Amino acid sequence: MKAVANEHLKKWIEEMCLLCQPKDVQIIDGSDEENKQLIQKLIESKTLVKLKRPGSYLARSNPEDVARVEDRTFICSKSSENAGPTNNWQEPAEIKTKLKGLFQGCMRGRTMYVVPYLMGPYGSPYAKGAVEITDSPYVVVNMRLMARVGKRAEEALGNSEFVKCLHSVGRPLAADEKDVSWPCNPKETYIVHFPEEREVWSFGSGYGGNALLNKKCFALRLASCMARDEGWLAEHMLIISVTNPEGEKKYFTASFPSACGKTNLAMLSSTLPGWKVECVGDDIAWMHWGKDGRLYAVNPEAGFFGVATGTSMKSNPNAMKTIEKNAIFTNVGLTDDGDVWWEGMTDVPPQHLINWKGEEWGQAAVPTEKAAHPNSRFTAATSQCPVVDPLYEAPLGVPISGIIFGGRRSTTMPLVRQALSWEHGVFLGASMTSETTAAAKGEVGKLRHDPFAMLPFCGYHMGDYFAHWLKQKVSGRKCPEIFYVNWFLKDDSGKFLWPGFGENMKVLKWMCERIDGKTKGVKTPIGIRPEAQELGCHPQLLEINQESWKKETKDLESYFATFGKKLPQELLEEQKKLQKHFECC
Ligand code: OXD
Ligand code: MN
Repeated sequence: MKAVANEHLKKWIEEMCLLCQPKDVQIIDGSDEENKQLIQKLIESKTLVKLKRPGSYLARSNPEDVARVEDRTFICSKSSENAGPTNNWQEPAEIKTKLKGLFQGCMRGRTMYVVPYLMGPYGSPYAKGAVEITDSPYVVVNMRLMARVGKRAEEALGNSEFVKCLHSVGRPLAADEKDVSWPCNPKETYIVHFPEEREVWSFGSGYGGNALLNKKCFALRLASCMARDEGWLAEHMLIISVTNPEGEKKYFTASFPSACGKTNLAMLSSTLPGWKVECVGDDIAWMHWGKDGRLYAVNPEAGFFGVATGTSMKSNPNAMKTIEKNAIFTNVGLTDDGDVWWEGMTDVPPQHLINWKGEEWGQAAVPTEKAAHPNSRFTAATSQCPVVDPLYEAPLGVPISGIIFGGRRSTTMPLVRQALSWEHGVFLGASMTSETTAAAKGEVGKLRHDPFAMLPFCGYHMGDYFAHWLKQKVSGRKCPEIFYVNWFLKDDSGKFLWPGFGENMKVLKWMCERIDGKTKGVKTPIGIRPEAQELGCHPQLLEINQESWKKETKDLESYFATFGKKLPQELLEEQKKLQKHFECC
């Protein structure tokens, strides 16, 4: 084992070796040579299959380990009050004892990888150092694409404290036991956060956000607590720039629940001549106030972990180009010529392939199973995106003019509206609802509240989180304008009313014009909306249905009540105002 310079890291590795008892330890330096060796090992263990795309591989997970497990995810702050009603909580000392029991000897027969990494661009004052200890080489090769991993990150740690992320697939190997291609332990899965200690302990899953602890666990759940303490915002948001035909550029962040089109919007290919979108990030934004009073966003990640299913040259050509090489695919189909396929990728499916479960699939086999799991994923570096914004790694971030909220709603929520004030905008974020998707285990298509798309990712009491957002408005600051969109309205026959994808540019254009005061908009009780002819859209897309809104505000009343005294008064007032309006007229 190579020596590490950071004293805290040295000590932690020693402690974790004693606890987990790995057969050996490897400190990850991030070099190409090291990656080659890890990939080779993963091919030998049949975890990865080499694809015909240059530098690209396919992994198939255990069918019981396919998505984030929200019911096994815990926020173990010292007091349950701080975790709040939206998080699972357990007493930290008790769960640590339980976890220590599970981690005892859990890496027997396996290598312990020590992965130093940085979230945020190198040289950024907002970047934060961390280390993940894991027994999954699959995790290491994915993290290498999604975070800044290795020697440079280790150097950036200096001798200071760092965020500690401990991960095990939870499947120790006996002396002569042959490994399986996707070791995991679904019956004993725990994803546990200790916000005060800045630690994550994850056991039993090798999939996505359960195992790549840099992403949801650190950059959102722990970082949201850091942001609360330090006065900034850690959000589940994409970051884009929008440039008009005159070459003027504005940056936006947008927050939608998982698998509601964030990656598609982040790489939008415009249908409006002269307008373009460029991508800074597709999932997470860390935002700080600049000296000029504007809000600046950095993307703490270095890569995408996008949903593959449904991605096509029609829906997201730029994502398709991003993953032409050096990509890792998980739970998609393998075609006979060594390429990948998933539902929605092409209109005509291949005649035959091997599906995500490793089974024969195609016309001869009469498929009952999908080719790809609905939460199948691709991992690729941001730098490979053909529309990456030139400032995507700017150390101080990019200045944000607009913040967009939204969800997947087949009824009620109009295509677009603008908040009437910062407080109203925070209310819009707090009242977000969406139909559930396959990104998390559980029923798909069920309506749930997902405030700020942070329901599964806020590391503290959601009522305090709302208050933190409200507190951002102080004199001398220029708060971004806030918008709310819904691309998913359907007509009575169940057909989408809005084409979405590249056409969403029309909505972004309207937002830019509102920010610049170039269009007036129509004031309604739920916000300022465009005229239908401005967007060339069906008027039904901008309708406010009295009965649906009456129900919506009533339901919001009960939801807000779950936050008790922690619900900020400003949000209660916004809710009451709306309720009164829809009940009386
Ligand atoms: C994701 C998610 O993987 O939000 O980005 O679930
Ligand atoms: Mn996400």
